[in-house]
Amino acid sequence: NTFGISQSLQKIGIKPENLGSSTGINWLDSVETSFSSFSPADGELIAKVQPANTETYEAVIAQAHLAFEKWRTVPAPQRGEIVREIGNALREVKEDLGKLVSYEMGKSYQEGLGEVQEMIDICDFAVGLSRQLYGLTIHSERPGHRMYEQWHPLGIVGIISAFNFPVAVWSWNAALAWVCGDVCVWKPSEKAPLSAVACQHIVGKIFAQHGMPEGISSLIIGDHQVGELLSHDPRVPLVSATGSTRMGKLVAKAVGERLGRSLLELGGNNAIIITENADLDIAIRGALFGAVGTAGQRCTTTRRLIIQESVYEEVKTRLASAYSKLVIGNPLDERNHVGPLIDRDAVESYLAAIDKVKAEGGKAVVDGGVLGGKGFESGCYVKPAIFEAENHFEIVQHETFAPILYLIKYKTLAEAIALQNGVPQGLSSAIMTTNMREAEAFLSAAGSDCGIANVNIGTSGAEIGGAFGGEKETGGGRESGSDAWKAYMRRQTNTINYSTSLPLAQGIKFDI
Ligand code: UN1
Repeated sequence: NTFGISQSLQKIGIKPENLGSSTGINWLDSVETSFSSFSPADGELIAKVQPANTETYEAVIAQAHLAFEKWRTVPAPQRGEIVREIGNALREVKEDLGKLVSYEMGKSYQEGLGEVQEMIDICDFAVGLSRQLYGLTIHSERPGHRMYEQWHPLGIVGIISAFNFPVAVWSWNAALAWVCGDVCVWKPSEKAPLSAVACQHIVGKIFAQHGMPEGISSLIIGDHQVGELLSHDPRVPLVSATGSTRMGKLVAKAVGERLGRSLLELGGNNAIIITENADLDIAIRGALFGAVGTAGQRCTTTRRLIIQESVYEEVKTRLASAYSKLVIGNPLDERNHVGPLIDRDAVESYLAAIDKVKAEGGKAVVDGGVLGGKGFESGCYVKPAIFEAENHFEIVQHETFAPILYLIKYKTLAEAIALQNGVPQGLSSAIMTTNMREAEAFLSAAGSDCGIANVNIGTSGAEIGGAFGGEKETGGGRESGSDAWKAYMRRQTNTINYSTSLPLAQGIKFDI
């Protein structure tokens, strides 16, 4: 399935046996030509990966179905025990996997480690959950009857993940789905296939050690055609997709047509409101990491700052000064704050957005640009930029996956909330204030319309314990914590008659 992986892993100081041994996994042969994975850090070819074709897809789904028949009969706490071991295996390879994510995707090593930590955290969460898949008991209106509900596994869960969190978002879905008794077929981003291959190795070994069948965790590498196969396939009752709104609409349509379930986590256009009562030290730090972390490629990245006019100039000056201290460079070098964009297409979108905001009347506070020369040979390193803009600009309404931050001025809090909500997306939002009335108004039913609303914290960096997702064009799905697990199960209502008669519900008489 892969070619050249061990040389690349050794080059960045990773032990290939930690991530690259294939014990317990059957790889299917594919006849297609291979995909190449390049690192945006140094532009080098990391490996070639063979994508799936329709035949291999069929074989994977057939195997996943067989695996489900076994897996659903394993008691949930025992499934949790296996997920606990997966969490422990991830603890052992945290540095190696974090490094691979950093090298393949371009986020800083610290953020690569953070991503693996999210995987470990969700495994812990799922282990606890495996003993808490609770249903209600309900009082029946009929004598000698009782009612309850139970939650059963769904079957095959298709997981489509994006390049920016190439491993964590899969694990939020997979760890929950597994304890729920589902099996997973994962289509990772074709821009980060190696991190996915590494994960498949890590979990495959553990399932094999427990004598579990192949197919509880499957990986299908391919382009959008694999996503289409999953979306149209009635054997896949749930498709959980993370990525662009464009992709999400296609998935929702295909899955909706067959009345399947989709769980969508799509684009964000996240804003921080900075009021005149903000602690500006916290506000600047929160905005800075929110805007430039992962080089602006999180779906939770801060894209807009909505600033009260009395503190506007101060925020602008302090941010510009913070930006001037950012060090851009190889993400594996811990002295650097900002790594590259994922590829040159992303650089083109970044440049086009900058042209667009300027054409619409935006004014550069910190101008952008592509870095060249030694260390920047991949052509994927760009300067984080700040523009003064208006919320209604077409480009401001749009999610550009790059470190471009728009500053918008407001007078009243009502106006700020309207601006914050005045975009098609509804993922994450924040307010910086020490005033309780402002904070509560922002969190109220008349406040932020997003799935995530924070106070004195930036828009990114959600913890796994909360439900993650958003409204409007973000797609409405919730993954990860809270009761997000319910999306991975089917609810069954049971009524049991232990009496010697058969009274009908609603008091209906039907005697012969
Ligand atoms: C994403 O960008 O798709 O909240 C996920 C955050 C991370 C997850 C982001 N925990 O920023």
